[in-house]
Amino acid sequence: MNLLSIGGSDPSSGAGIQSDIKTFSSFNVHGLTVITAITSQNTSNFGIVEPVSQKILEDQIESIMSDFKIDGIKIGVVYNSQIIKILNSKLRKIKIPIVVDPVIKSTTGGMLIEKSAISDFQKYIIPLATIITPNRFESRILSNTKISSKKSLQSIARKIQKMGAKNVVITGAKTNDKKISDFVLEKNEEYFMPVNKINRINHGSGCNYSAAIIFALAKNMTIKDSLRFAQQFTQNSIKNAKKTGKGIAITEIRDAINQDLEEAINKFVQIENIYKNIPECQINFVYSKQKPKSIMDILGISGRIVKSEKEAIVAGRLIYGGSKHVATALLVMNKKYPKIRSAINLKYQSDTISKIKKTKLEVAKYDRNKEPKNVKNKGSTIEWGIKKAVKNSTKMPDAIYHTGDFGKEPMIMVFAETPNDILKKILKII
Ligand code: PXL
Repeated sequence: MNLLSIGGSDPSSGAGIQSDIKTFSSFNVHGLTVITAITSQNTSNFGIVEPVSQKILEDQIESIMSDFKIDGIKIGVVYNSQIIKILNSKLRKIKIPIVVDPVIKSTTGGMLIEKSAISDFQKYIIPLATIITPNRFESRILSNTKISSKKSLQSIARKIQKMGAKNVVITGAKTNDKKISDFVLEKNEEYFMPVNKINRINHGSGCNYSAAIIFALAKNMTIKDSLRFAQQFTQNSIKNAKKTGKGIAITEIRDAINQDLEEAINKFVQIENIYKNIPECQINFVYSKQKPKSIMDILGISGRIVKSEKEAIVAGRLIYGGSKHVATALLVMNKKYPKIRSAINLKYQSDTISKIKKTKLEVAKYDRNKEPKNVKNKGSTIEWGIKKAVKNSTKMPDAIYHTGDFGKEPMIMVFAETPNDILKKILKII
């Protein structure tokens, strides 16, 4: 898949086309760029902005359009009327999804569009949008509504839709202490999309959001699913934001392995009564790169998923080499079954084993009492145990368990191709 980002260059790589390339790469798609303007800025100050000439703008578009099949386009900074009109003439007949992120001001205060170009933006850019994503401030400017006006979100979004955008999302439309909600106006439907608020000023979240939407649309997801996907992606990028410069934090985009595991862990801890499945030694949940050579190729939680009263809480963060025990078990499984790249450990309960058998999942076991002394001394029990269980099993086991030994807690380990497949298995067996 090829996605195109049309926008400004941000040398701090927090926003703009540099940020979009990071987002697209994290989805394993090829990112193309057409630069409309060059900014000088860092995490503290906005410097200057200079639009590119008509000639180089047109030639960039020509170069990539004549070569690549493009599956989706995101438009960010367009800066002036000349650029706006060129983009309209090149894109108006194109039949692929286009996300317009109407950038007016940078977080650090720089103006990213000329005031005189707003009316041309309304006339020539808004009609290109499959989805347009203004924040509250931008939605008012684009709908010619005074900032102080009490006009409803509905009427503001409808005005923008009348200008030609198929779907309008006003980001951060409503907010309170805990939640922040986007307001969505589709063709025949309107709704709020609330999400937990993270109180953190950052550079990049708007770009992350619109870039994730174009990926989802290009994958043929519905409007609602695309927005939900992008909202989750952006939440994670804000959660992981890092203060890499001296000023505000830059959102951090993780690779696909991180994203998939993070999403599955978030869902796992929300499973009703899941705390009952947390053993004394707590839980790790891991996801491996393809063909792992060591536990350093396997992503896991640096701490654990821990039981705290009736809640499951993630203590620690995702790092490669974060798990020793579960990752070692996965390494052994992966050698025999290379498709298996995810694993989790659960508390041993005979009920769980019965359910595994009832649901026709394959289960294998090993007996820690039979562990040879030299293995015990080397501290390679888990390697020995999983090898033994795999050897004794004719099919690929979905779960492997042992019933403990003197002073050793019994345990169940579940294996699957992806973290999401682990969740599916868990929901069947708990
Ligand atoms: O986040 C909006 C944005 C987009 N593109 C460029 C930017 C900014 C904000 O600073 O600089 C180039």
